[in-house]
Amino acid sequence: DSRAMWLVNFTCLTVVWTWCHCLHAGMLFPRESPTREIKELNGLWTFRADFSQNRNAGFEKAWFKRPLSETGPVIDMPVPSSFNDVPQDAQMRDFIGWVWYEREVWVPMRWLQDQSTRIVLRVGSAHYYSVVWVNGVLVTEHEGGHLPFEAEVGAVIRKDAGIPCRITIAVNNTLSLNTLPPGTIQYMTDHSKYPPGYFVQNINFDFFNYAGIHRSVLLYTTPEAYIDDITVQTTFLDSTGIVNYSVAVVGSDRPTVKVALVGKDGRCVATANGTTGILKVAEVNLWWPYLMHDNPGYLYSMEVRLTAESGDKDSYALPVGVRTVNVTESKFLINSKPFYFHGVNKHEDSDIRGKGFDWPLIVKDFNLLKWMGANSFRTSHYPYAEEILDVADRLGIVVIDECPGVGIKDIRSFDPISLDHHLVVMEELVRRDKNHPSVVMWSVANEPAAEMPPAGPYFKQLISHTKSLDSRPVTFITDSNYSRDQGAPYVDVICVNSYFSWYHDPGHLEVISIQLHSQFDDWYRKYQKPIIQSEYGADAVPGLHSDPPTMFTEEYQKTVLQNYHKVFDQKRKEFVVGELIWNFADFMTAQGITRVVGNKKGMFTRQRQPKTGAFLLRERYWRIANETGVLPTWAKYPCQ
Ligand code: GCB
Repeated sequence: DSRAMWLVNFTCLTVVWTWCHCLHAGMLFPRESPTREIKELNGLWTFRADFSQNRNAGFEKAWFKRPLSETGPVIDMPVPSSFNDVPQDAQMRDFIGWVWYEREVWVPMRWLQDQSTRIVLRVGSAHYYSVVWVNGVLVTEHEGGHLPFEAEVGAVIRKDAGIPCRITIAVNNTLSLNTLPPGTIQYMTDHSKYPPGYFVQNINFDFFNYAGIHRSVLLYTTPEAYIDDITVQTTFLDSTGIVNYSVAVVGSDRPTVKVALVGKDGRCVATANGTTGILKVAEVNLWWPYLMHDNPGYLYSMEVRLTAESGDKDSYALPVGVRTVNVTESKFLINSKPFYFHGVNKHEDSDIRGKGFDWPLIVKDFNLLKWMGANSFRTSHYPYAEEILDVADRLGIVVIDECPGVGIKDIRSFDPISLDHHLVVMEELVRRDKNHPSVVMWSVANEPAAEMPPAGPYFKQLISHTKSLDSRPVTFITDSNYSRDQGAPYVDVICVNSYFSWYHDPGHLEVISIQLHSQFDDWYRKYQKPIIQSEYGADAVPGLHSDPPTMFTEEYQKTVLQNYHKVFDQKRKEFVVGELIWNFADFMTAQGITRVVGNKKGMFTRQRQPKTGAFLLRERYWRIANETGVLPTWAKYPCQ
């Protein structure tokens, strides 16, 4: 079937890549150092969507072999950004298939002349499947939309030194039963209703499937012998901090590695030698969450210096926070003290740029979190940009780090191909985020159809694999509906989403209290694990008002919250360890009869202006912080 060819093509690429995929290399965030340079490739790229019937013209005609503008009409496309909302064109917004990006770049001559300089091309993320060529030569492929990938490109570029280097990236946003998140393509064959070749992408998740190159693209260098990965694990004994580290080196058999831990004041507090070792810090400054300590988010700089037998030198500075995370039957402990999550669920989402990385938006969002007195967020429903975790580390905002396992509702998505991919995604996620002190828990999925028989073995394997990668607690997010939840036995913390008086008993605010009490008591009786209310909320179209409250008004949203909060206040004395509102801000979804230009459960509008609920939450979060934490002197409770 020629109509399905572009999909088949996509699947073949996936299979080949999955087969040879192995995470033997590190994925350190690119940071400049005396031995490393970075050249950002953000800005305008040349762009062309492949509208051919089988969406495969780009491969058939080898668009990567010559400048994209010679293959047909092209437009400007900013990177990073989703492509969907940039052109003034519904067909582009809803496009499914391959889009092609291209950029020419001059690589500094000294990078090329020095043969021992490694040149790495890195894509922060591209949704969903990417194929990358440099000067027409295939350099890498990657499956998955929210995690970085790299390729060493020095050899290819050096062959064509003297001309600018042409980078071509083809990105396919098609979701299948085996992708994360999953989706299906449906062909509409009734020609009395649909034009020939008509198809739609079906998804089971509630956010717009934005696509394109979402995060920075850059070239960076390292020496030939280089620091490939660093892993730290921290703990403390009385006032002594302990940092266990290991450094992976490539390109040197007998590397000399020196490690120094430097405090904020520039003083070196500990040193060690060797690729693995322990740094002991007397009078340690622990990493504390925001609103739990006078000096939250304390970070040391771990400076790693490598000298290879060849004389090559490399250095890399990793921010390190010393803290512990533990879970008991009823508590979530950070540095052995009970931690209560009063925070939000977010999305990477904004006007025009969709899921594209944007510093003003990120800084604004953190300012709003601080304003609200939020101490935490969950990266619903996929890993966020690493720069966001860096800021969370520095501010002491606690993060539940979620992989893109959202909308797993079809029984065929529990097959071994899906599981293999899910395991790889968790490996990629842990590899990228393991050293962030802000990350206190991994979330492997959101509301999968956990009542289906294959879900039990699937999650057992997924969660135990995740635990073998890293010692942090693991959870998955469950819908309160699923009474026979097959993932819960394996998780450390039960995370429950519920929408009483919204999806169930719509309009009946009076049932929230009883239903929420039952929800908590049932789950706790069954598992004796701490519980986080990982989602709750109601849509409010900003500016709609009614008293008594009616669904979709700001008053209704506020009253739902108040009813939930009364129960939280009782249960947090027992085993409830957190509440995360759905959602921080309004966000775009697919079009449908339950969504009014997107999901309106935000405390803020999509443009980040507060609704009534935001003020309620602000008062509550600061009050809880006042009761349970140590407010920094600069942050007085603002809601007297
Ligand atoms: C949920 C989902 C989230 C949705 C939300 C809603 O349970 O986890 O992705 O956006 O409900 O508003 O329906």
